[in-house]
Amino acid sequence: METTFLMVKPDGVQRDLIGEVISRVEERGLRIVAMKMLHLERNTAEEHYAEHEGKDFYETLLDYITSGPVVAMALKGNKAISLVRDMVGDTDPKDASPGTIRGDFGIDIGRNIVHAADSEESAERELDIFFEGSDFVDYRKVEEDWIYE
Ligand code: IDP
Ligand code: MG
Repeated sequence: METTFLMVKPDGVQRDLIGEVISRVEERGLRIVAMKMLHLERNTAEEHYAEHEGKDFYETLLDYITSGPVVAMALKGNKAISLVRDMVGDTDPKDASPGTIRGDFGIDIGRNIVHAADSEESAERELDIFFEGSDFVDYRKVEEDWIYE
């Protein structure tokens, strides 16, 4: 079992895709264990995207991610980190496969609807930026009983 971090970015919220993203997460069988809407402060955005500091798109990326509310989620499930990355699709929506969130709803790399953690390390780091311990709700869904002991 892994816990990963998924976020509907400002363009996803503006385009009314919060429900679509949540539906896909639920339909895939992932368990939402924490969720919140927030408007990112500049310093939180810098921390979240620290690995991109110095790149030519960094400032544009910070402007974009702080331009409006986002919806952050912690998702639990079997191999959740790579599974959610696969559901999200390639970074540039024009290259993302149909059936992925970016491949179904996007066309511009600067407006690619969602963010997902790309490794165990980044999942842990990103969850820590967005959530505290008391934000997590521990429960099980009925169908999980036969998947997870
Ligand atoms: P990821 O979101 O698929 O993990 P990263 O390479 O980590 O992709 O980049 C973070 C975000 O920065 C992307 O989702 C995208 O919004 C933006 N980004 C990445 N590369 C470019 C670029 O070349 N131009 C504009 N924006 C970019
Ligand atoms: Mg990334």
